[in-house]
Amino acid sequence: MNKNKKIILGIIISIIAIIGIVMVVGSFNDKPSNEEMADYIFMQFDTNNDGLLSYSELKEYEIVIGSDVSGFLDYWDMDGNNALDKHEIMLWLESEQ
Ligand SMILES: [Ca+2]
Ligand SMILES: [Ca+2]
Repeated sequence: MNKNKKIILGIIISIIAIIGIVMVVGSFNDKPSNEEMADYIFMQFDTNNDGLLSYSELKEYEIVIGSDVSGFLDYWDMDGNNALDKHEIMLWLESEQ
């Protein structure tokens, strides 16, 4: 697969994932808990399954986060390991409410 095709595939996967999040949120009568949301985010974006969202993984999530991925990462990376774990993502979700 050439590089351009990979990028396009990545964008399509991101869009499908975002639609999935919207559908999951919409399908709950009650709001999903932050933990459920965090699990879903990790399911979609933790592509290497290490339980951490790295800069490159967050970059795929740029549309939801806004444009400043590195600022977002710096702000929410509480333990300074340059990646966001589930606890840090849940803090972000809590702040969004
Ligand atoms: Ca990861
Ligand atoms: Ca961290």
